[in-house]
Amino acid sequence: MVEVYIGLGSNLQNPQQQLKQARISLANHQHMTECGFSSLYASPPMGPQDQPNYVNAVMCVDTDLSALEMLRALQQIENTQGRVRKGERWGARTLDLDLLLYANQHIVLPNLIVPHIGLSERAFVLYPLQEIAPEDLVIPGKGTVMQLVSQCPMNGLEKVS
Ligand code: ROI
Repeated sequence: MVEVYIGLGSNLQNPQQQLKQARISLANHQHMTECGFSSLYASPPMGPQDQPNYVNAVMCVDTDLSALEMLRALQQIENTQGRVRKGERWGARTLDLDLLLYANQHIVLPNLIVPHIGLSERAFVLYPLQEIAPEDLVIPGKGTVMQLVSQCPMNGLEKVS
């Protein structure tokens, strides 16, 4: 079994509900066991500004899936929840599930990079991650979550009540 952290994000079609549904799908997956779920956070979009604010969260699961199997499982849940991949980079989406961390592994494949690109600079990933991660959790090649959070401005990030 390995411990995996997943970033959840949505800015379309009731984002809070999208994240809650994704959590249920992940927790009920045959090969995953939930071991943590952060608060929900709202934040202005990073990237193109002509899109709604995002709701983000981070979830921890134990799994016996390989990293690539995990990626496929996440994509399947995104698709189930109506994700449509348009040509536009960094556009609005009903559900984004990112494989942030796969144990302490550093993975570089054509379609998967772990730790997730941007993880170490993005407030909407680091703050929820810090809520559920052990204090000494290391992002391979980057430092501890605590160190990274202390260097990361909140950039308008707010906990959703
Ligand atoms: N911006 C925020 N605030 N939250 C996200 O989850 C998010 N996801 C993205 C881009 C478009 C980069 N911007 C985001 O994919």
